[in-house]
Amino acid sequence: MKNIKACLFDLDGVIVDTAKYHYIAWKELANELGFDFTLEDNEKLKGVSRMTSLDILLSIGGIELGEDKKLELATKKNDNYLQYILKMGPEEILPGTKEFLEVLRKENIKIALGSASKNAMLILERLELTGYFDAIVDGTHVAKAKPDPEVFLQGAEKLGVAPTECVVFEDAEAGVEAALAGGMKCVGIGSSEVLGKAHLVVDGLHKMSIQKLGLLD
Ligand code: B16
Ligand code: MG
Repeated sequence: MKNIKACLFDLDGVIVDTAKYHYIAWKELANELGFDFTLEDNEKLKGVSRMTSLDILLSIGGIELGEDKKLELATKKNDNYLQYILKMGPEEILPGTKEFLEVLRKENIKIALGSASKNAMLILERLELTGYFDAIVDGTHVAKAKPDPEVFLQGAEKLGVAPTECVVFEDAEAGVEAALAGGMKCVGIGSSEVLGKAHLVVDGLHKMSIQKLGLLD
């Protein structure tokens, strides 16, 4: 590898599927507020911060609330979501993740997390993956959400690697935009219809290899 010195990973949708638990908790909140929240609606929340997710949900229900009430509802949703997260274990790691992280380690490529989630540390602990990461940047560290590149730029800085030497793995369009805005290479995880701006799109980390990473070098 000539130029690639680090790989930065999004969490939800790349390493683990927490979207299904976010969905259950958001749906319960919507139902309590008197409207439905569909799986299709849930797609709009991927990669989006907790408070922005709540704003999107409330706009679907046609509800306007003050800041205090919104904070109360976001806390309620998170408490509910945490019940599911606390039950998670390593069996929920998405296929190929550990194997790819091992390959990167062997190649001396640094590894960082760049997630919008304020629960990222807890989730990595539950998955028993914390030890793989040389740097962790999550929703508790950043002021600006994706598509702003802040989360990935902080990750590169913590690793001591230039943004141009980083490859980001992302499942959300806003995350791909964040990586590109930061001057980084990006591998989209999911469909090329949604993630077409990425340099390469694969179905999941099980489809990654050092050879494919080399195509971006
Ligand atoms: P929390 P990522 C994101 O994680 C999720 O995709 C998004 O659905 C969620 O709203 C956001 O984290 C905040 O999560 O409520 O745990 O702080 O994809 O950036 O790893
Ligand atoms: Mg994601």
